[in-house]
Amino acid sequence: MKKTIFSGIQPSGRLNVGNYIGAISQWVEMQKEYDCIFSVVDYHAITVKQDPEELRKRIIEVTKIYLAAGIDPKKSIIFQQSAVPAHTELAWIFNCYGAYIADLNKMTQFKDKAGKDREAVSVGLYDYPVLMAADILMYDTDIVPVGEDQKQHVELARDIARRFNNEFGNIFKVPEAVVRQEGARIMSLLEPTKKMSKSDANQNNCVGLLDDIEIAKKKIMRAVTDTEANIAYDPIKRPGISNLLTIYSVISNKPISDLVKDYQGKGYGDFKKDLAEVVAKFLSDFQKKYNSFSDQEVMVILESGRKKVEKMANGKMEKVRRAIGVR
Ligand code: ATP
Ligand code: LTN
Repeated sequence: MKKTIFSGIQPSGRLNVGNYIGAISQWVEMQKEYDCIFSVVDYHAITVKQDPEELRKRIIEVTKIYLAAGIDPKKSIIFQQSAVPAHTELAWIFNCYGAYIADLNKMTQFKDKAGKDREAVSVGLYDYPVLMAADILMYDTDIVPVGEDQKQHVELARDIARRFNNEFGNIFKVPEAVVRQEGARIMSLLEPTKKMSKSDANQNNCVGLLDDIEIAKKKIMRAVTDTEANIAYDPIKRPGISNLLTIYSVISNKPISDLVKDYQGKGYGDFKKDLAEVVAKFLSDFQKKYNSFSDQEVMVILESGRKKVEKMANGKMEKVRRAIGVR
């Protein structure tokens, strides 16, 4: 039996190279070996305010990004989360069986996103990891490929699966998170001690996958490094240059140690100019593929994905409903 992979991205902003490197690039590799399901998790996106027109556009945009990155709808399932209501139903059941307030109070993403005024954010933002657990556990997922920041949420999904199984018998598979060794946490360009994030108010911190190529090059040239002169990898002491080395390495498929050797005796100027070119080439190829998909094609792919997962989700939900006694 092939292993099952599940992952998703929220259509909550413009996707950047952090999302590509941390998540999507892993998915593309995995679909060669595994049964993969990738979702556009729109009900996660609405945990913070979204403009309805924007959201509609972003759902299509994220799907095209999956396709442009190389997710093949003939091999893998791509679907929109809100099109399968079983996800929110299962999240509700986990709210009652499996997820505790004490778990959610520990979630660092919630603490970061809610900021100081925790009482004023939506209940949805707080409950977000429970919906994520429902996404993952619905399909007997073995592996969840994500960036570093999502590991804690996958841990919670594991706990929920174990607790539910203890109470009701063996209904859910206990999944595992997989993060890349390098690139699990791409950092912001101007503040390399924080994560590159698509909802960052300052988009100069991110290289967007759909950025204008010249603008993307400028962002790389302006990225913060440090006052040392040489090119070296040390994420703790030298986060700026180390982050750029990671981006360079993943996009060009060259080990960091080779890059460091290549740039012996050269300075940041040369390094950044070359990286800007590597990024420009990557983006221009990527965007060419992105633009080759029509909205119509995307709708057909999402609908075909919905049909495939709906069957699986309905089967799982019947077991769950019986187990808890509502059927
Ligand atoms: P937001 O800021 O809106 O929360 P985000 O950029 O953090 O968005 P998500 O939709 O939360 O993006 O994440 C999508 C996937 O990309 C997840 O697997 C996440 O771990 C990964 N990811 C996000 N940012 C990075 C990053 N800087 N480095 C590596 N992986 C990342
Ligand atoms: N919370 C995730 C997105 C997400 C997800 C999932 C990832 C929602 N459901 C299931 C993996 C598996 C994030 O990246 N912000």
